[in-house]
Amino acid sequence: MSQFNVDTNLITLTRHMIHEQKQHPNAKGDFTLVLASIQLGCKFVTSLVRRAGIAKLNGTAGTADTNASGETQKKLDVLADEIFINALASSGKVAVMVSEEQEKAIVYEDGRGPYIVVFDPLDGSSNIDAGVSIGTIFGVYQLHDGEKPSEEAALRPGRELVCGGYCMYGSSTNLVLSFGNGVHGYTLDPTLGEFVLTHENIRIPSRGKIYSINEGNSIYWEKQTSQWVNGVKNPEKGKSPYSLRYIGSMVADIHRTLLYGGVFLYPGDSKSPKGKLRVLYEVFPMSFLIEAAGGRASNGKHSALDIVPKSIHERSPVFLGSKEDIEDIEKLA
Ligand code: P6P
Repeated sequence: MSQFNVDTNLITLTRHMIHEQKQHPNAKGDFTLVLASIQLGCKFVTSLVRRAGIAKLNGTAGTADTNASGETQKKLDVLADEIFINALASSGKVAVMVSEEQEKAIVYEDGRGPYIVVFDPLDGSSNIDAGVSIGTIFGVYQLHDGEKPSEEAALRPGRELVCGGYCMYGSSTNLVLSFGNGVHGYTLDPTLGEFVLTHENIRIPSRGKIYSINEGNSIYWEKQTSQWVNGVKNPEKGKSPYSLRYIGSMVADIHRTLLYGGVFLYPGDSKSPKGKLRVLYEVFPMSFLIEAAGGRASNGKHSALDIVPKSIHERSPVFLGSKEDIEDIEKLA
């Protein structure tokens, strides 16, 4: 009901979660606690990102440290990592955490659980100082009954995720997530401190008009990538070329792909045969979302969700987006 143009019946993420939970009779509410801690992390990081320039939180952490992927840590990388580790630990329901910023998995053997959370606390952080949208990417698995928490327990195919999502710190703060059957977007209302449902049941167009790739790597591309990109840049007579949009921050490029359609590509090439993006906490959550929205996620040959990672920081080539475009790419393998 809304009088005087005020919606007094807001659907917040928590309320939507409780509604969704009623659809799963065996859901015990444990996950609601995990999601509440993820929301807290996203709100906390939002406040830091918004104040970064003023609070002198831009720039590198200043230590010689690099993360597990050998990338120089920014101050906000370190803070975001601590924020999410503390928030998830406080839920009491997370037995294993895998973070891009932590070389090894964080494993609790005090009986807590049953969830495993894989996350990139602040993806795209090289863009922070330029004010470009950055984000947190997360995926949640559930330990099998009786399974002992361990780093190996996180080495699961993406298809086994129970939840995948991201929070984009852009002109507004958008949290997009899925439990596998539908993708919903929530926008942070800073006056309420609540994520409010704003994009219900996001569906990605079956074919797009945008391709998103770092063309600076084109001299290293394999034939499959070169052929497809050249095909959309120089289409057959009567068809329009695709537009190139590349922000260089995966969360922002995927958010646009979800809403507008098209293809995001980070392929393997002669310089980096496995590509750059990490399977557990970048490729899987984004693939989970894209396929739940009716798109397709591929490693160039088969669904990216069927990859079985052998290590927690493993990388994979990835092609994500409109189903028909991705199928065209796979035909060129
Ligand atoms: P490149 C950001 O550093 C990131 O991990 C992703 O967010 C982004 O998609 C990719 O790397 C950009 O990589 O090599 O094009 O700068």
